[in-house]
Amino acid sequence: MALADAVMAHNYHPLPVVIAEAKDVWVTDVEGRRLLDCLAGYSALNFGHGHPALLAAAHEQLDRATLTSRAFHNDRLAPFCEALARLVGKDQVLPMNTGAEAVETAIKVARKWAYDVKGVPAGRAKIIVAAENFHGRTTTIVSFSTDPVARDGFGPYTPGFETVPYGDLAALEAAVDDDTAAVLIEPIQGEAGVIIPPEGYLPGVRELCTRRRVLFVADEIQSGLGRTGETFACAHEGVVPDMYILGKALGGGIVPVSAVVADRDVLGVIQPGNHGSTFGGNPLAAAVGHAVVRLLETGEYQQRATQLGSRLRERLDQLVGHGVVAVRSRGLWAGVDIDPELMSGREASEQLLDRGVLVKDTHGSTIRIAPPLSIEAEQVDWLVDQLADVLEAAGATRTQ
Ligand code: IF1
Repeated sequence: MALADAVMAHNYHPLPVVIAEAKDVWVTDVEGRRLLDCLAGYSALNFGHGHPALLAAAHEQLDRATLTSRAFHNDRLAPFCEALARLVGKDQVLPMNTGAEAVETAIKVARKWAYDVKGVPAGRAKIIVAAENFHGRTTTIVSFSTDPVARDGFGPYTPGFETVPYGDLAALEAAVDDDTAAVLIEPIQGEAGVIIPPEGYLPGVRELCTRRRVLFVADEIQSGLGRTGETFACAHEGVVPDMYILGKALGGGIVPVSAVVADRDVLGVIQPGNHGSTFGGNPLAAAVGHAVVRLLETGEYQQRATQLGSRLRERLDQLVGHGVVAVRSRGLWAGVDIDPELMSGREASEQLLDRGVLVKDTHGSTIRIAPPLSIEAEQVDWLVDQLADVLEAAGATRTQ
């Protein structure tokens, strides 16, 4: 490990575990230790490691054709886009690879829409974003990050963004002007600690965007595709944005697959040559993405996230006052604020690792729990038991 550390840029500070193999909710480290994966590749593994249907789709496609470029058609892309558009309830899909690329794509589409359709004067399009957002790591995206660690030292920054507090409709309303192209938000903020906006916020954003002719762009890269118990987190409040940005689980944890999904009156502003990617829409990605859409069409994973999510929540709530300060969750996605007097989120993650549970901290004393949606009830109970033991060992009073 020391050798590997010497040759790897130090852009991460991983927990001390070396994973060798993974199947469904379990990973096995190089020493043969089995650990319950409660990070699930930051929700890229919503269906678990090595889901048989996803692996089968990938294996089959590996033997057929993996990359064609978009200079030619391939026989996998259109069926995938058709299925994804149907799942989402929109007309068109623009396939990319990583989440950040899809966010960049949405920014370009929104700006072009503002100039071509809304009539914003050239060079003036504004996009409103939320404080504490996380949308990726490119130079433009970090330009509107409010996290100094992600942003500082990477300027000069891309102009054209205005930041408002998350969940504050009045502030958003005040920021919208005639040059505003879009509002770009996460329907639940992940990196910020699984922050769920106040009830009525998302419908309010929808109403404001419609009234002021502004695109509502929802980054559902982490919140989407079953995680919260609905296919999209926006659906919890019956909200349909103008553009969905998808990624992570769309690639089934096998290949990077992202997409922007919107109606023709929005995505139609993109013409040949305006945007693209060597890998976006490749047949391997399309085959895997299509298999992911098929899994989501059954509704099984959304249902599991709802049912097991309420069990997870019930069990976590019992720890409040016993080493846990607060719990926020939707579906199988929880942010747990550990009492900072007991330990940091990092220490909690390390001690959970020692007890066989993989989680990742965020912002000081918060840990997030987001297991594959294939997790079983007993495994949910077991993971919360491990957390209770960690907290008790650190001096928290025992529950019940
Ligand atoms: C890292 C967090 C998770 C995202 C949303 C776009 C992207 C992400 C809502 C970009 C990526 C990541 C990437 C990873 C850590 C991680 C993360 F803690 F930072 F917030 F998942 F919780 N929109 N999320 O969450 O997608 O380009 O990475 O495919 O270290 O950057 P990407």
